[in-house]
Amino acid sequence: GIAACIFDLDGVIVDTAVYHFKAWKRLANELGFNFTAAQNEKLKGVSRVRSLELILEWGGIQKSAAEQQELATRKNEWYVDMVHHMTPEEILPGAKELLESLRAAGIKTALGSASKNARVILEKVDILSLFDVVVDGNMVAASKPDPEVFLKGAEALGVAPERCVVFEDAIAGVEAGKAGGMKVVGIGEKDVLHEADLVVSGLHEIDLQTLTNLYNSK
Ligand code: G16
Ligand code: MG
Repeated sequence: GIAACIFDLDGVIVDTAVYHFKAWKRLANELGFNFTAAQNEKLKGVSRVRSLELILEWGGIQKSAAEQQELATRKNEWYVDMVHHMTPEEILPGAKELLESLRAAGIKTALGSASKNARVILEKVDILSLFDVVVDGNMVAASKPDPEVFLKGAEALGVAPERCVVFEDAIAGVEAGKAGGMKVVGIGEKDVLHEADLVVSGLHEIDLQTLTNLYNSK
């Protein structure tokens, strides 16, 4: 059966996208252009450096590599300030319950996030101890849809990819899980995450039986 579950962070365990949005919007406004919620959607699961490149492109602005570095750092400082005020109430419905039932069932758990701030976020919402392994943006070279982040998670857990289930809200993340040879549960909408093996609206819809059925399918 299933030996491990690997979770994306933003959009699966917590909704940090709202804080990314506020920080990127502030940066865009300081640079003299607007940044919309629709644009923020496109940055889900995308690395900080790549996100800035896209935002500058959308704003029609060019910056040197050194300036980009400074802008990314400035945005991250605002973001980290907000993240430091996060509380356990911000854990998305069903996430903690699922992690606890997985542990009770002897199924291993990992985080697989593009964020370099993943660990501090898990600490702030007091859920870090429910993950056996944390793979974050500091540990991977290739961004999703490359499967590296999830394969590193499986490897660190000592579990074959075929026996892992990935939970992801971003298209690139779903693709990464499939590219890694894992079962993928999409969190969001079916017509958006069509590559996923199963799509649900949140982790509250997942129990051990759902996972067993998923593993035995196809
Ligand atoms: C998250 C967010 C992205 C963010 C990325 C990097 O990915 O969805 O919007 O740009 O992390 O975050 P940071 O600037 O903290 O390194 P994930 O993989 O957790 O969904
Ligand atoms: Mg995500």
